[in-house]
This record gives sequence, C-alpha cells and structure tokens, in this order.
Amino acid sequence: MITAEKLEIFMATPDTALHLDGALYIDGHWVAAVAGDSREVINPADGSALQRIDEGSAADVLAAVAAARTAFDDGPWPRTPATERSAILFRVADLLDRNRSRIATIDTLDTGKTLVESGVDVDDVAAVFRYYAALAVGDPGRLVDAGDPAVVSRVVYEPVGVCALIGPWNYPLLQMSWKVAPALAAGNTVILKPSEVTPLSTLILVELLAEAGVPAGVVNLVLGSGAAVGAPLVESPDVDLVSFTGGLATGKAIMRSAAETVKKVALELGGKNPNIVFADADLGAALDAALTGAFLHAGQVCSAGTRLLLEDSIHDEFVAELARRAELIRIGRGSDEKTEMPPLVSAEHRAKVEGYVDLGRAEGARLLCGGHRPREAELQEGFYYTPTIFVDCNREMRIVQEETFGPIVTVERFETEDEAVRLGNDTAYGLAGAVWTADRARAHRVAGRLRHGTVWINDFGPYLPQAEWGGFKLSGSGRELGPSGLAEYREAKHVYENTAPSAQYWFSGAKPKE
Ligand code: TXE
Repeated sequence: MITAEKLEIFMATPDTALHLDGALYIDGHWVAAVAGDSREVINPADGSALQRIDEGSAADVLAAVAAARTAFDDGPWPRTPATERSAILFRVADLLDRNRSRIATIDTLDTGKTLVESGVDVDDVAAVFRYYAALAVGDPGRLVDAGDPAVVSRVVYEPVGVCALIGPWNYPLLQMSWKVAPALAAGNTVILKPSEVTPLSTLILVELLAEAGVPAGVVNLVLGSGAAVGAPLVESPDVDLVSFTGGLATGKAIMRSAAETVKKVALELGGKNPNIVFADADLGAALDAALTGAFLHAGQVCSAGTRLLLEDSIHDEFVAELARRAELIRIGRGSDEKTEMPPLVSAEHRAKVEGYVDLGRAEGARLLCGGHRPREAELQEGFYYTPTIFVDCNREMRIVQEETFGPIVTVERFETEDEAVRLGNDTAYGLAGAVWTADRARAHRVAGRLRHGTVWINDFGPYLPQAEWGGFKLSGSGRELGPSGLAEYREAKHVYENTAPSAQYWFSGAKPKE
C-alpha cells in the first residue's frame, strides 16, 4: 500500500527503481518472509497505514545469517582490495545524493520528522559513507620491531566476520549508516535489522548498496520485531558481532544474550544529557540551543538536552523566556514546510511520554508550559505532543533521571561550578552534555570533569563523521564514527615470520647427539 503523497513524489523523480514493496533481502534477492507474516507501517503524522511490509522470523534470520556467513567465509568481499571496497562506498554516497529528496520523503513519512531534518540526515549519511570510504584505504597495518633481523613481524587488521546491525526508530537511516559504512569498509558481511516501527529508508539503502556493486550475500536485510528477528540474530553462533542502538533495557538483554557466544558487542543506549548554562554565557545563543536541544525531532534524540541546569542568578528570566518561545513552536506534519516540531513516532511512544508528564506532576515538579496534546483540530489524528517544561526539579525525581525521549525538559538550579559538574554527572547515563560560559578556562575545566562521551562548549548537538560518538556508563560500550568506529569492525592479527628458521631444542631430549 503506497500513499498518494508518496507515489507522487516517487513518480516525479524517476532515477533508480527504489525498492518499496517491503520484502526481505537475502543473498542478493528480494524475498518474502518464510512464514508469510506482515505488518503495517504507520504514518505518525495522521495514524494512517503507510505500507504493509514483510515480517520476518527465526527462519528468515537463519537464511540471512547463512548467506552472510558464506559470503564472508567463501566470497570475495573480505579479500577484495580495500581500494575497491572504498570505490563502492563512494558510489553509495553519490547514489544517496542523487536520491536525496525521495529518501528524505520516505524518512519523513515513516518517522514523522520534518523534511528539512530528513534531508540533513541524508547528507550526513552520504558524508559518513565518504568518510569510511576514505578511511578504508588508509591503514595497511604496521610493522613491529621483533628485535631479531631474521623476523618480520606485522600487525594487520582483518574484518570481524558476520555482523548483525540492529537499528532504532528515531534516526533509522542515519544510525544504520554509522554501522553499515564502517562494517563494509572493513570487509565484513552484514545483516541489517531496522526498527519494525521505521523500516522504509533502510529498504532504500539496501537497494542503493546493491546498485553500487556490493556483491550478493554481503548485505542482507531482515525486517521484523526485536523478539522475532533481533533476538535470534543475537543468539546465532554464526554471527560474530552485534552493533545495537536503542533502549537501555534492550541493550542489557542483548549483552546478556551475546555472552553465550562471546560475541563482540557495541551498544549505544541513549542518554540523559545535561545542558549547563552559567550566567556569563551568551544567553541568546544558550536559549536558542536549549530550545533546539530539547525539542528538535520532538525530543526523540539520544543526545537531547533534556536536563537543563541553570545558574541561580539567571534561572527565572531564562525559564520565562524559554517557555514563551516553546509555546510559539509550530507543531505539525513533517512534510509541511512550516512545521518546526513533528509528531512522536507512535501512539505507544506518546503514551510513554504522557506517563512521564503525569509522573513529573506527581513528583512535585512544576509544569511551566505544555504537558498536553495540541488542541488544533488538524492535529488530532497524529501522535503530537506540546513542548513541555518542568521547573523546580531535583535529582530525586525519576523524570530527571530517566530517558523520557519526548519533548520534555526538566530545569534545575546550581550556584557553583562544582555543583554544576556534580549535577551534570548525576545520571546513570553518559552520552553527551554541554557547558555554556564566556570563561574558556572554566569551560574546559567543566568539559574535562563531565563523564559523557561528547561535550559541547557553547553549542549543542553537532557531531562529525570523523569524531567518535558513544557513551560512558549506561549509555553503552564501544564507539561509532571516527577511527574507533572502524576499529569496532576489525580484528587485529599478528603475523610473525621467521625468515631463518632453526631448531631451538627447548626440550633437551630432542637434541641430536653430537
Ligand atoms: O527501543 P528498543 P524501543 C530509548 C528511548 C525509548 C526506549 C524504548 O528511551 O523510549 O529506548 O524504545 C530491536 N534483541 N531509545 O522499545 O526495543 C528493535 O526491534 C535484539 C533510545 O522502541 O531498544 C529495534 O530494532 N533486538 C535510542 C531496536 O532493537 C531487539 C533510540 C531498538 O528497539 C530486541 C530508540 C531483542 N531482544 C529508543 N528487542 C537511542 N539510543 O538513541 C528489541 N530489539
């Protein structure tokens, strides 16, 4: 089922025949799920059915893992010269550029996010492919001095093997690209498992990878739920590595399950990110970033600035202006160019966010604005929610400690630098944080003390393909992006060559009699 809106845009830009009938992709073929199950993908903007897609099960996982295993063990990909793999990844980036508007449209229909943001996502995805295409050829390993001129000792980097790449629903294409680009650059074979809530742009990505020349069996796609597809992927003894982005509870379950087969595991599990504003900061810029940090993509961002920490002396004025501007944010369909904040991804997720707002009230936080669904008639069908600000919050509240993943920001006060740092670290997560101050020495002192994988100084949100992304503490393990993002998908191997072998006679009885 393809909506009129989607069809119109697709027909208007004929280029490649992008795959949209929602099948699985195994060993170079689009195939139906073995059990014949399917599920409806929902448009969060109005709750309508967008497309019916196949729903995989353990049988499909088995087939996909077998294809990936054979492609790794017997196929050309791991042994293809890095320069050739690199050329293919550069081609993927070019295809992404060429299909930008169609991919962005699909991601907007599927996730709800604004078209502007979806377009930026596609650009970022292309940049990630280019980054790893270039990095793939830059590291031939290293020679080691063994202290013996007869020995040639080399450390080389090899692909890990078959990788299961499990993605979330908030940035489906972007998060998948952070995994698939370095995995392929390193010579692995992969099985993609996008979120069942937002699978559509991954279908397109798979098509583009095939079009760019990735051989059959190297990239496989199994659609379906976490229980039916994700869990058997993690359990499979033929999968060597799992890279996962998603919720904390699922991440813990994956780590436990992967222990059985001692897989490599990389996890990105979200955050509860402090945004610290000192009184001497550029308050205009800080306020603007506080709004974006909290309400971009309706707060469904792992690095969202959901925990605003304000120096006491600016608190009242800052939150008053924040609330005034939050109430002006235009809520609507992602495809409407006037929209500034889109709907939440699903009815279930909105119910979770509403539960947190009820909890915040019950815990004694004071609601400054929002805290309800929008009242406009045209927004009643989708999963919309208003920007919500809680003040008078404290560290004991669950709403301050747990990831709400919606347009909710909690505000706390601090008096000293030490207190700001203590509050900034007072979370079980450790993904990202920001500090705003005109005092550069203080900025770097605070950045040095914050236990988060990314710290922004006088900014909020930017990331770069060439800089590591990932979390301390419960935010996960391993890193994506940057050189470490490639290292996750490589094994180091020491090759020790003795060019002048001779018997050493460790065991004296083996020594020939003189
Ligand atoms: O995520 P899940 P959910 C947070 C956010 C959100 C919460 C729950 O707070 O409210 O997580 O979201 C697959 N084995 N984040 O429940 O379940 C699943 O099919 C293997 C933060 O939607 O973690 C999907 O593909 N895989 C986050 C993926 O895991 C399993 C982004 C993520 O789904 C599985 C999204 C299993 N047992 C939500 N169970 C971030 N880090 O940015 C599920 N999956």
